[in-house]
Amino acid sequence: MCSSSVIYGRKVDLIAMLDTTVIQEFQRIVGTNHALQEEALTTSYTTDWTGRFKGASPMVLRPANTSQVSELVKVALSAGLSIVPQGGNTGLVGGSIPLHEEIVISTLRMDHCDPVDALAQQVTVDSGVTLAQAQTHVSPFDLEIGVDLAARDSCTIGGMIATNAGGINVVRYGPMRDQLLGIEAVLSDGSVISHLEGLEKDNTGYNFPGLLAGSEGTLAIITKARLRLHPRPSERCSAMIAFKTVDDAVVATSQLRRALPALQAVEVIFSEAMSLVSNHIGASVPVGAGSQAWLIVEVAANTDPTDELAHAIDDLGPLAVDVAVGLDTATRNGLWQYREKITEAIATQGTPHKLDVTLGASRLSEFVTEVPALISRVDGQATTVMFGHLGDGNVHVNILGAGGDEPNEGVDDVVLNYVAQLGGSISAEHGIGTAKREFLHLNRSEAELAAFRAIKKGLDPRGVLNPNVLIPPEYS
Ligand code: FAD
Ligand code: 2HG
Ligand code: ZN
Repeated sequence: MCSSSVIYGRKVDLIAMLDTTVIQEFQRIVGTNHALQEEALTTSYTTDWTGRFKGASPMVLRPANTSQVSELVKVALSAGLSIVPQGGNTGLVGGSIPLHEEIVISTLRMDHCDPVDALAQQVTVDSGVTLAQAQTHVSPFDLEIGVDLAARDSCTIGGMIATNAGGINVVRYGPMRDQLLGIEAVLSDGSVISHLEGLEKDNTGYNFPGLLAGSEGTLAIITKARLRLHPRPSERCSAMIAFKTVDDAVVATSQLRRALPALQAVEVIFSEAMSLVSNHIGASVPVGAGSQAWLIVEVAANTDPTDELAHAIDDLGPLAVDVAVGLDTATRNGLWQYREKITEAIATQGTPHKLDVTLGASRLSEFVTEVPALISRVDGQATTVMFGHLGDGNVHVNILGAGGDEPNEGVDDVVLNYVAQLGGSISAEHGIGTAKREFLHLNRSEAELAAFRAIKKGLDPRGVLNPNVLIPPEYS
């Protein structure tokens, strides 16, 4: 059994942190097999997807249902312990990692889907259900979940709500918050709030789904969600379009959004990301080698949208350098892999700093053009890889240091200050976690941060739930 671990250079006796009676209580609630203590068993819960955030935990608890979560929270509260709620651990900002020796409550065993309510076009699922599981569950009804993203096989509905995940279809359906019709969650005193009727109109006071979406595990542990479903269009078509300049891609995005009511996605790959991903998948750039930007555009409807897409691309005129179209599933997937495999391609190069920002349409091309030079001034050996969801103005800026190491710490500061100066958001979709906490003041006023603290103190006065995430320490 592991009894010690090094956290930030400090050796702590993790198991000794827990009273024997507390350990026994946790074991009684979830069963000894689901109260993990050995380091070999806990490592995958204490290290993040990128390998940048490494923590340690005296115990990882895997409850099977809401009432077990409630009991665990009550024990933690009375023992003075803090909890990190965790779903698929695919978050990219360190919010799911016990960096301060917290216990971890993993929702992965809570993976039940209720029958699809086809009449209402809704479904209730446990928070530990993965996105792919939920997609498979609703698909026979020709319905789909409004949010889709490349981590679908691992990320959970609870984690997606807690981060208000975005992904590739926000232009059509909005982020995770917009998919919520009800929620069940365990509060910091172990009490359970449950409102899962799925009524489209329900103005009976504060909206808990809205509050918990984007709360990053700091206000409650989400245990179930009632999700709005969307009719799945029967026909779809994708295209990859190459552009000489970033500005051309931005202008084209605006035109396509106007021209295509069936628009499902407008994603962007900038040049460094395109060379990295094409090397990674061992295929050449499909169109417009040497371009500055490529859009991946998808349209979906119940009648074949190919002509509509072709006309819209024609109307781009000389803006579009070259186009590849995917009509069948295999060709579409072939084009999409250039976008979906970028994060994986970057991971093969080392441990990046991941910045995830939104800019208004009028500042996007200025940002993308200027930012690599700004980064170089702070770290001359850094490589900047950019891509994202251009339809929403969301650019992912990945920065790798020399030899794949982390870049100089100052790069985050320079990029995020620049974003704020341009009126953008320092977190488009991944959240604040621990990685962006010190920068939150760039987007949120004193009054807003004080209101954050009031909400946190009101719902979690003892700081049981993710106390080291999202809200900066001076406001905690
Ligand atoms: P975790 O990583 O386990 O947790 C994330 C946060 O939510 C933590 O703060 C945690 O404490 C909290 N949390 C988790 N479960 C609960 C719960 N039940 N109750 C309360 N709090 C909880 N994100 C996007 O938005 N768009 C993308 O396109 C996208 N693509 C990705 C692609 C890849 C390859 C990877 C690795 C990640 C991607 N992400 C993307 C980031 C990530 O997948 C999302 O943030 C996802 O929503 C996290 O879900 P999770 O279950 O893994 O949550
Ligand atoms: C995506 O859009 C994800 O692919 C991951 O949000 C972004 O790796 C990243 O920086
Ligand atoms: Zn993204």
